[in-house]
Amino acid sequence: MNLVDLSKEISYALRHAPWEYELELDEQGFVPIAQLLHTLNESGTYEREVTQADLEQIIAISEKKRHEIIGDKIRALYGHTIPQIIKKEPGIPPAVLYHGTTHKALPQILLDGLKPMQRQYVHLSVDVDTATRVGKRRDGSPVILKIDTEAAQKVGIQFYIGNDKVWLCDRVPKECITA
Ligand code: HQG
Repeated sequence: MNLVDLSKEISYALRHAPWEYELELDEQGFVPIAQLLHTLNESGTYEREVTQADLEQIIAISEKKRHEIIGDKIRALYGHTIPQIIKKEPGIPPAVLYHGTTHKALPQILLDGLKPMQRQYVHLSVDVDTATRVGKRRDGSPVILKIDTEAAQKVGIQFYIGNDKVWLCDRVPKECITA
């Protein structure tokens, strides 16, 4: 079983297209594991039956904590693009967060601030390393922006917990960004 392919398909189902899998996300983004397994196994994509142990294994071996199992449910922790807004848990972030982006996007970001674009939230990283990895998806030598989260909170921006490396928010005003 290729667990990377399986992880990608689960992210697709839980972040972008639950309806293709006959899944309905609850307001925190959870679905019953049994329903997800049922659809995955009906599709015939995988050479053997996908089990809960496979899902647990994906979470255990991934370099990023993308998914979370609680009880008999599973969810994606961030990255959603579906119209139904997933309610994230508010939290107080570290004073400085980082965002890795492209040279191409930089001028627009400095004009408009950071926006969620296709996703539900802006994604911020706890350290430069993580932000660099995020940015490298689109730019060989990405721009790393520094975000002053205290200044953002002072102008009313709420931050939400993604995972141990990722924080979410609705937007970042340009005044809180250093390039
Ligand atoms: C940019 C992956 C122009 C923004 C990653 C980014 C992350 C603007 C792109 C997670 C802009 C959106 C999310 C503005 C923001 N004008 N461009 N005003 N504001 N942008 O993929 O943060 O591996 O939606 O800089 O590692 O890159 O899938 O967001 O370049 O954690 O688990 O618009 O997805 O995680 O791109 O990545 P994305 P992101 P996984």
